[in-house]
Amino acid sequence: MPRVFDVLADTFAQEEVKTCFALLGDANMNWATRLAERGCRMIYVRHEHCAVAAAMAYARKTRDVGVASVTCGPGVTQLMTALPAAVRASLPVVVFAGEAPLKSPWYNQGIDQAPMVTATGAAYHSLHFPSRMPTAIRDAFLQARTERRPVVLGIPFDLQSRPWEGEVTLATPSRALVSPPSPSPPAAADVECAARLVAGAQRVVVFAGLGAVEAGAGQACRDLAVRTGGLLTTTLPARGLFHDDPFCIGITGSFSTEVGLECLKEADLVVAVGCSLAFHAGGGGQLWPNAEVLHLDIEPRSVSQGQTVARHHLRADARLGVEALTAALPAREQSWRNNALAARIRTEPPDSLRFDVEPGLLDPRDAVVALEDALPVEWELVNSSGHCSAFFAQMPSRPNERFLTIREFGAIGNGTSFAMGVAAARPDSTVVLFDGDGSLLMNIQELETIRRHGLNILIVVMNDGAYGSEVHKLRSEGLSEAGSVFGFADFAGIAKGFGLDGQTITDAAEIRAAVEAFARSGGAAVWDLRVSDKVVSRITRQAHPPRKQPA
Ligand SMILES: Cc1ncc(C[n+]2csc(CCOP(=O)(O)OP(=O)(O)O)c2C)c(N)n1
Ligand SMILES: [Mg+2]
Repeated sequence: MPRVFDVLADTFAQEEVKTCFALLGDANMNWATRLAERGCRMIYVRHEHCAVAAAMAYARKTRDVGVASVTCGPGVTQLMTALPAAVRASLPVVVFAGEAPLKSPWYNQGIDQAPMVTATGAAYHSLHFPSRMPTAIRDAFLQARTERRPVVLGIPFDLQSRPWEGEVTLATPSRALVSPPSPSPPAAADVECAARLVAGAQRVVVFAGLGAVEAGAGQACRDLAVRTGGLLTTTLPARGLFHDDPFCIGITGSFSTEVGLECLKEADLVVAVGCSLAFHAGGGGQLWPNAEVLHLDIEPRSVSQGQTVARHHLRADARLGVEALTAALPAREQSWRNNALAARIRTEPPDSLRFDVEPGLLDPRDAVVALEDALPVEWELVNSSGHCSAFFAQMPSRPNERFLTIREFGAIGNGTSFAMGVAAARPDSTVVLFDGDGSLLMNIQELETIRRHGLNILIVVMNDGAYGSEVHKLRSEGLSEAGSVFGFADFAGIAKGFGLDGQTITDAAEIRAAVEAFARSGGAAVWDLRVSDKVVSRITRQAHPPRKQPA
């Protein structure tokens, strides 16, 4: 006779869950073991946060639901950073969590899980009636897919262990119930209005976000930019959508390049396609003081994240909307495009300010140039957080389909998890994680998971021996940096302790040979790039200007 956990595992198998990131305890281990027996690849991580964070990256890369599992009580409380991050990034994730046994008057791991989970913006469902559980689980997958947010299922583990009573009938799986929505075309009158606006503009920038990526609007955006004689740019998550276009000015937002900023200042119209015009993307117009904004989106906005962002709107699927707009435009004579501008975009560094770097340490920007040159273009890149992410983001030749960053909640410590999620989603690929030393140390235990599961991940850590973000801000305030400077951790030694390869790199010229060696060996490795903390990113200098020395 099956037990309840058997049927729950059957339900997940019927949802075609191929990969689950889990950390076991009393309240999920029977279920997880059964799920593994049904052919699901289990990736057993070493911290629950990493289970959900890896499932987030997996969801983004596969465009499917990511699945994670944790035990009750302390298993669930560990999720308080990953869940809001998944909510803000609109990622569909289902978490199988246990709950304390119902039969016990007291249980040491008992805690009221629902309010914690719902406070993050995720949904929480307590399942306390076995015969309804299969349908409730299916509904959780449906909810994750349609609302694009995490859903946590809390199931008391004494109920899971009971014998299943009666027939086993599984619900129709969620996949069969969600018909992919047809892309919405724009209304003709709206296209006419938007086309008048675009036709009257002299300097147009087409600014694409992940919505444009998902809608397959890349080519349509390129065509619109050609038709208007304008330029292309993307948000940070969508970077690389126009990687091979000579008139793409790179990322717009905190990580804009010098040439990009100059162009944005000259723009008189920004056509923002499939993006949320978020604060960090300059959505409020800080970067384009002279431009009107036309927001083309399935949900065009006037106000986003507390800022007024757009006065003109075109409601449509990104591809259909941009195609209709381009078709409605008259041919034009003048263009912003010319060879000199293309040459500047191609050759000028993102940030030209020079710093005195100590001997034996790297300028992080030189390291990024060397990595950009040497890393094979088919390798998957994962960007993490911290001050160093401003440098790592500058790899203009890399296509968006081989890039991932998720940072809507601004948390450090996710790099190893995101890299594992990508490695699981693209098992035949090599994954390169770019992380900071502080962020990597926050979940360093996952090196063990990476080794045990044989994941093909190269971790490139920009080691400034510090929480760089904090150092530069504290220096700008004239305060002691003691709480943010730690000295160089020996990541090569740490990697070796976990059974991985490790290498310390202090000269950018070593990077090419190291990449070639890693391409031959495969496996997992950590490269410790020793960088100077003297080099301050452009956005940090701007937001936290160097303190004036008293005369
Ligand atoms: C979970 C979490 N804790 C603390 C912070 C604050 N914080 C932002 S960046 C940062 C330093 C990151 O250091 P590192 O990974 O070495 O990158 P660096 O800034 O030095 O390049 C910290 C502590 C945060 N964003 N998230
Ligand atoms: Mg650091």
